[in-house]
Amino acid sequence: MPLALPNFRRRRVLYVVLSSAVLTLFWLFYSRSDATPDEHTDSHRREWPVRVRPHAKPPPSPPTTTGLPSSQSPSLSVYDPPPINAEFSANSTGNLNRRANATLLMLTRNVDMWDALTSVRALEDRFNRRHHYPWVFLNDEEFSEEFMRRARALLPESAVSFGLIPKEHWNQPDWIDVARQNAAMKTMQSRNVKYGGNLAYHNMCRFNSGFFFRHPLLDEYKWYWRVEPRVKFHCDIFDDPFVYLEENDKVYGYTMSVHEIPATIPTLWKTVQDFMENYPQYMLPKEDNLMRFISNDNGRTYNRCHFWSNFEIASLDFWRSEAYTTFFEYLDKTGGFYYERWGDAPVHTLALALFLPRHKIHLFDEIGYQHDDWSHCPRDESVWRRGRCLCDARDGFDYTSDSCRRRWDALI
Ligand SMILES: Nc1nc2c(ncn2[C@@H]2O[C@H](COP(=O)(O)OP(=O)(O)OP(=O)(O)O)[C@@H](O)[C@H]2O)c(=O)[nH]1
Ligand SMILES: [Mg+2]
Repeated sequence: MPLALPNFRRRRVLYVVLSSAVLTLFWLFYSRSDATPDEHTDSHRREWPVRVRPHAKPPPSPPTTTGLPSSQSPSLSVYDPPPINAEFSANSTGNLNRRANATLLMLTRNVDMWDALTSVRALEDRFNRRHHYPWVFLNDEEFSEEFMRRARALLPESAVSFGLIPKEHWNQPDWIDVARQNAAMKTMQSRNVKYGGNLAYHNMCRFNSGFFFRHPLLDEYKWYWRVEPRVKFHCDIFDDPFVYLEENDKVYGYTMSVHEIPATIPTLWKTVQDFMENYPQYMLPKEDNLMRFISNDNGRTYNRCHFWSNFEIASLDFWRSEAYTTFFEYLDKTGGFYYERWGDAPVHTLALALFLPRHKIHLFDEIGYQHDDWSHCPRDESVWRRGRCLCDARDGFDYTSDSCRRRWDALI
């Protein structure tokens, strides 16, 4: 039926239709220029990555240690957090151009590939994406093609090397009495001594005590950071621990200290006492060294405290020194790595404690770290905030009865 409206009503309808058309055109025009292409192809199915429209204005630069915006400060990047009055942080220059001659080092097996890569990813994200320190991976068998491919893919901007450990650095030496070793391992196993019956573990402890620093891939470096598969780094590490150790004339850095399992080291302290008697030239006087950390009775007995060596940032030159290599060889000749189950952590710690003064060793309190269920988390709220940590110090290991942290604190 044709419209039969009076003139004034027809004009009103026309006016309403025209203004709706104009409004619709406006809406179409603006919504088109505002949306991402994805939103138009299908508003329900978004592609990954979702494209984000840039800010109209860049966000303000974060404060930097120089007080300059990061764009004007050549040594600082946008990753830098506000400064904090902590020892490690305050002494560090925060200068990303300053590098140490250092490597990140992991001993691992092919079967632990995913755990190994998890640790690599974690340390890259929290630290090394700003520094690109090279990685060295060591193994007692050839690395699989898949391990190398996936590690390289995770580390496109870092130099990565894969090393095979020479057999003579890994297997027990031929003067070890294999019958005695097997009997000892069997006894340890029957007594539930952790890893006591596992030959590879004995080899690993000996390798980490006396050989890792002799691997040719480490020849060019002065510093290393030992990283194990399946560990966590809870906080951003803005300052460079290698540079910190170097600039402050330190030798060794750690995060957690632990009591060793007594059944793994029945004769270790006696052997070390014999060494001290035979080689007094390498010892620091008791007043200057860390005897108070490793003994509660002025050296009569070992209290089993050791720096937990799954995390170590340290000087390779210390292990290469005549004092340490003589110490290791003296211990090794007793066969204690096989007839008992001496760990590299107490071996390292005893040497450090006897040869060095307290100020050469640094507790990296700012570095939140976890190995197995044992965690170190910074307790200082400002350190925790600065590191954007993901840990709760109340769940930490430091002040539990297994830890030696209180003893360390008492030395300061
Ligand atoms: N290539 C190789 N690496 C090993 C072997 N056994 C241990 N490792 C490495 O040596 C380091 C210590 O071994 P772990 O098995 O973690 O020993 P642990 O830390 O004392 O004990 P967990 O509490 O089980 O972690 C890690 O970096 C391991 O990847 C082995 O047989 N071959
Ligand atoms: Mg481990």
